[in-house]
Amino acid sequence: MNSMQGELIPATQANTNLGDYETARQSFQWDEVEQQFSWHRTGFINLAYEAIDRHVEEGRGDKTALIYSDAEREESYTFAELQSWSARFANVLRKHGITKGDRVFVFMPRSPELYISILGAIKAGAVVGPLFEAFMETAVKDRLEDSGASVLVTTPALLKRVKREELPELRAIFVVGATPEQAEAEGAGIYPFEQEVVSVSADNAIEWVELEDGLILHYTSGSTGKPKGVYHVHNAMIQHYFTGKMVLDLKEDDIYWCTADPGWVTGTSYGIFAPWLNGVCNLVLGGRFDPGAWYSAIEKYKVTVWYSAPTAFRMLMGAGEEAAGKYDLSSLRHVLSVGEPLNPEVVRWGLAVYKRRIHDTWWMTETGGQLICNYPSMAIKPGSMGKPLPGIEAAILDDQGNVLPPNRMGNLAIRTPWPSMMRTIWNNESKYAEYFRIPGWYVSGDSAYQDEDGYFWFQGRIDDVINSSGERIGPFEVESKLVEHPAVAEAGVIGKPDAVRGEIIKAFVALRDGYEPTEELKAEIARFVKEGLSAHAAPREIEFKDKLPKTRSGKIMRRVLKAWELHLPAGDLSTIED
Ligand code: 6R9
Repeated sequence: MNSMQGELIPATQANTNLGDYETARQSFQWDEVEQQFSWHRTGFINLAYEAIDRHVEEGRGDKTALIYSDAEREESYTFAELQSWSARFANVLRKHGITKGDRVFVFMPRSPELYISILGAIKAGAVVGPLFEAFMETAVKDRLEDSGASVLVTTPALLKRVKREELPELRAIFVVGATPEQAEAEGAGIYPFEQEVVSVSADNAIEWVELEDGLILHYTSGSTGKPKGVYHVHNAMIQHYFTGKMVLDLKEDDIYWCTADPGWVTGTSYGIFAPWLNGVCNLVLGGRFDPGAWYSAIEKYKVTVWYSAPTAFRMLMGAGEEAAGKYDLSSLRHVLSVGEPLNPEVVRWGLAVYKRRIHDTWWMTETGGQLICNYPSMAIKPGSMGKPLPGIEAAILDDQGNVLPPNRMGNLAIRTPWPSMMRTIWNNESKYAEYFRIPGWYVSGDSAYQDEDGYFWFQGRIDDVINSSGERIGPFEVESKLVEHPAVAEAGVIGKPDAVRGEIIKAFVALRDGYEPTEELKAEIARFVKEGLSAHAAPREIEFKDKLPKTRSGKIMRRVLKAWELHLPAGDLSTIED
């Protein structure tokens, strides 16, 4: 197994919210966490109320809730201001006929309006669907269509990627940054966001719901089929709140920065819900990754808790110690990572350069919140994801559902249920059922092992899902786009190991007759995917082949492509076509 298993980085903070891990685990009750919420007094439930309004009612209205910063804008909003803006947007939605359970999608870059829209939609009782700004026409259409979204909030630039004529259920589109004239020129059903929100009141905005009512729909990739809509309910807030306290170690005066975009689950669960449920000031940095801008934000806003991802840490490492040395990073108290394996050398580098431990956390879109983590009060084994949260039972199972002993690799599984567990896959109950095929367990799709000390070690995905820069990409979605290109007869897509991004997307392509395998054609095919689907789904490498390995039923054998790529034996070829 891992030769680094014995390396231990001791806890550095004595006084934390969790305290001693083993003690916390033994005494833990989810019921006690639930008691923290106001619905036990009032009987009224809505996550947006607990995240924003409750703090105003309890006297924290003047506290800064959101700091937003990019190259053009720098703004801050108090809890009272967010309460009022989100209430207004909820009333706009109501005016346009939105009721509990309707799907309201947001498709725009990070901005205060994005956060206000998400909170407002939740206040109105709608199910929010966040779409990453890089999505192109096909990706946007697939998700809006599958969810049956009736409202979209977007920007003038991104509106061009919305195929309105093919989405009959989409009734209203609110455009941020459009004047009433510009909106009108776009035709029926297009409204100027800013004008709409100032034209309604901020009163009586909240739709009270049940804990099991819909909250958010995050589309994510599997190995087969189109992206699936992972459906979460308000009850998830119990886990968001609890992990915010115990894993992010949030305290009242923290300045918290999560680098993820709300188009991905980390950007909502931990970029919106966890910090605000804990009443903490949340920094949102717009724009692209840039080492100088990132370090400068930590210095300027005195960030205390920082949640990012291995690719970002590796890129910061690539920028060197000098880049970090130019800034005062001493405000940082707690640093965390999620989304891909966190290399031990990154942890060691963080310790040397930031003088901080980087705490890895493991979870998925489907789990809604963190499950296996390194806690501030616990010794870290670099390369390990840590231990299960109090209240969570994790195990390594074989394919028959037997629990395996320590140091045996198998399926990483979680005992069901937990508060933020997904409640269905939208329009796809059978896909949902696949995760629960072993009675009593959620089977994650990751393989891992647990060592004698109870630490979990990630080994890989069991399916073909690609993880590039922490973003999940389904090979099928990319292959489907590739074969739409006139030159492409067949395509197979794999993740190729990459030192910075974890994996990159590599496509094997067989051309139709009459097309020459040129470098220009490669670039054109890559551009075709980028413009049709999204930049992060475009292959960084394309290799032409005369023929691709297929099963007799015609499925491309990605495992053979991967073996070619890695110069490994291709394994059992008994199902191959010829
Ligand atoms: C939150 C998020 C989930 C997949 C997951 C796994 C990988 C996440 C990880 C990790 C190694 C970690 N993953 N955290 N791999 N170490 N700490 O990332 O959700 O986008 O759904 O991805 O990401 O393979 O199954 P999501």
